[in-house]
Amino acid sequence: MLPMTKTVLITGATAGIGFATTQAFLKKGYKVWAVGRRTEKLETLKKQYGSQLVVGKVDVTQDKSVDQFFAKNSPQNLDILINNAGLALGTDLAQDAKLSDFQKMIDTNIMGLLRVTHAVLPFMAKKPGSHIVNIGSVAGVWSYPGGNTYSGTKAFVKLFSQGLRLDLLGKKVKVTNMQPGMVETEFSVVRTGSKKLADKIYQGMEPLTADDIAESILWCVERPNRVNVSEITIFPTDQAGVGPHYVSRGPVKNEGKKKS
Ligand code: NDP
Ligand code: 8X3
Repeated sequence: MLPMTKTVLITGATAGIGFATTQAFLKKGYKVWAVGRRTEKLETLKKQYGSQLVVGKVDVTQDKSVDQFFAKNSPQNLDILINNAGLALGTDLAQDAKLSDFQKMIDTNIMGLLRVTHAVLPFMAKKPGSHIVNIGSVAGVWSYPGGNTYSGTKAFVKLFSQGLRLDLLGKKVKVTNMQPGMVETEFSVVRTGSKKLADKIYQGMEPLTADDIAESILWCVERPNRVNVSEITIFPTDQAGVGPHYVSRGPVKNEGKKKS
């Protein structure tokens, strides 16, 4: 018998981690629904993968946009949801930051995730073996100066994932909170509004790649039914795993102390 093809919805699939995850799942033969606001890059994949890939122009902050997508693509057919769409805006201290940036981060990282999850959850709850992967962040575990609201939204993702696991207990539905450290994507360009400032964030250190996270998401999803990777925290080796702000930059520090 041929293995059943599972269908995965990936939000924020147009760049960074979402785009890499889309490619990883397509290569493994999954049917992928890849959505985001800018779909040009996904259209190039469509040429290669045909009907294995459904591309959707979806803004997760808009009810109408999400509803229209699900009117065409029934959430009943979904096995895996990867809530990846998200952003940080600004690095200012809370007292200097813009309220409109706070609002946008909450609308996208919290309400966007809830809007999509709410649309599919009634169906997933009735489907043993289904899986929701939320992309949280180490920023949701440890904050840092300028992390304020972004960290708060990712702390929400962590606790909401925990709540989902409780509410879905006994239904054989998995929920994973993936918490990456520094990954070089468009994230810091969006956050700072400048490629130059974004480059500075990764200067002298080796960040994670979007493929590193995509590979780990796939690994979480492909565990046997009895295994739920509830949380996974992945740092670059150059970022100490005790909070976002301990970063090693510059040459490798492996000489050790010289004996006198
Ligand atoms: P990118 O900026 O490269 O990608 C973000 C994706 O989110 C884009 O595809 C963007 O698509 C999408 N997106 C943003 N707003 C919306 C919206 N309103 N509706 C639909 N899609 C939206 O960043 P990353 O790949 O790094 O980020 C992916 C996730 O990973 C985010 O949740 C982020 O918080 C998280 N993360 C990132 C880390 C990092 O260091 N990079 C570390 C930890 C977590 P489009 O603009 O086309 O809509
Ligand atoms: C992004 C990780 O450390 O830049 O979620 O906030 S960090």
